[in-house]
Amino acid sequence: MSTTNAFPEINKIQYEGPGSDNPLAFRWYNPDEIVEGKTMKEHLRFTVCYWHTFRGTGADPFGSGTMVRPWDDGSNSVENACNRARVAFEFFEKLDVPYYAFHDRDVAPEGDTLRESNAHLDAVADVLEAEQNRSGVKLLWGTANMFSHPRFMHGAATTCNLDVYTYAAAQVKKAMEITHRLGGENYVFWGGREGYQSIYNTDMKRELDHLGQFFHMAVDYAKEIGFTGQFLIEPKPKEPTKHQYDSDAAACLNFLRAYDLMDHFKLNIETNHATLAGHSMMHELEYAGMQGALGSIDANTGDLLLGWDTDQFPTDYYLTTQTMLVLLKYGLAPGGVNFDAKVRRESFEPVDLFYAHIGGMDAFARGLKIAAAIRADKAIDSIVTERYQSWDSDLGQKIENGQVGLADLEALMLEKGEASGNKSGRQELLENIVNRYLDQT
Ligand code: XLS
Ligand code: NI
Ligand code: NI
Repeated sequence: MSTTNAFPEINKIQYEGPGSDNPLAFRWYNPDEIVEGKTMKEHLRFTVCYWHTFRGTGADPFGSGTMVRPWDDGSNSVENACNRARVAFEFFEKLDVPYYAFHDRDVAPEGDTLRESNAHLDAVADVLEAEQNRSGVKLLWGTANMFSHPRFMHGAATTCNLDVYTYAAAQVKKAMEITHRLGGENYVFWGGREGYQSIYNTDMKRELDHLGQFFHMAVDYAKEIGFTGQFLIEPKPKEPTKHQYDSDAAACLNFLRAYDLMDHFKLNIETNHATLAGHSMMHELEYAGMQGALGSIDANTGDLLLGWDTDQFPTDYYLTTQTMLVLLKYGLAPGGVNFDAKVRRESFEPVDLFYAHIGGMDAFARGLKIAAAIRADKAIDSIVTERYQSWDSDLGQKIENGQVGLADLEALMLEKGEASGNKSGRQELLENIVNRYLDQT
């Protein structure tokens, strides 16, 4: 039993099946249903993000907050933070999600000094720990907010101000300790203001070297305290800076290789960030996955008509099917599906938080089923295998194994005179096949 009663009209959300018209029931997410040998719960590892769901006010650049949150007194007190944490666990339990994720400053208020902020965090962590133990809800990941406070205007691990870098290092140390204490399965670095607005005033080489050192210090400290959770970097191309260093999966992996960090980090891929980078979610997932670097996802969606990080809840089956096709291929644990998404500022009532998450969870559960059906029939794979068949030949294998050179290939083609004809790429057929599985699953 939760220790609060913030949502008195709402009982634990149950699976009622696709025919249900109960808006407070799951139609597709059936936690114990087996798909590809595992339960939906194990596949999807749903996570509620604390920042949007419990700290989002609905403020936008044109107006102040709109959210009605009767349990929150609006103050910055530790007491309010502790009470809010208890309410959050009531929400997690009623929604039946196994995980949550937070930034240090979401759960506990910033104090006047670092020491005071750390003490606040310790006090709230006591509540989080007790609530985790009581409810069984676990921490998917923790992170440090190093972008909201004005001190971070030039960045944190890439700032020009040594004191701010030092502050950021101390903050990450503490956030890692708290994540470790709460059994966090991952630790995320999203480079909030790690980037620049103007290259005129920026020593990019020096900033990136500092970032590399920062991550090495984090890796060392994790070893020191015995934290074995997965480190994740979350790519994003812009916002808040014009050019974020971790701009997409490829840029992150290039950075990790250059600074000898590949063994210690994977990526946390966010749908709306992929869009902002001019990629599809599938592209980003595949790019990370093929290099063994797919760690976790921040599930949300943008808006076709708006060019910024709108962080909407994902409801599009086509998108979730595509996402699940790649996640089933590479696996997700110890990552999860974290709803880094917020209700619109017009959806200000507490019940809207339930509608939003139920919709996202159902969309992913259905995407999981459709993707599994496609995979079971090898409906896409068989066409891909066929498309690359020429490479299965003796010569193809030799090239793939690095056993031939340009001269060998020249000799072969001089002999042959012209390359053999191409086969159709079958894009439209593949699109139709995906639609057929959407119809039938
Ligand atoms: C912002 C990011 C952020 C990270 C956590 O765009 O998505 O919310 O997920 O710092
Ligand atoms: Ni995110
Ligand atoms: Ni985002």
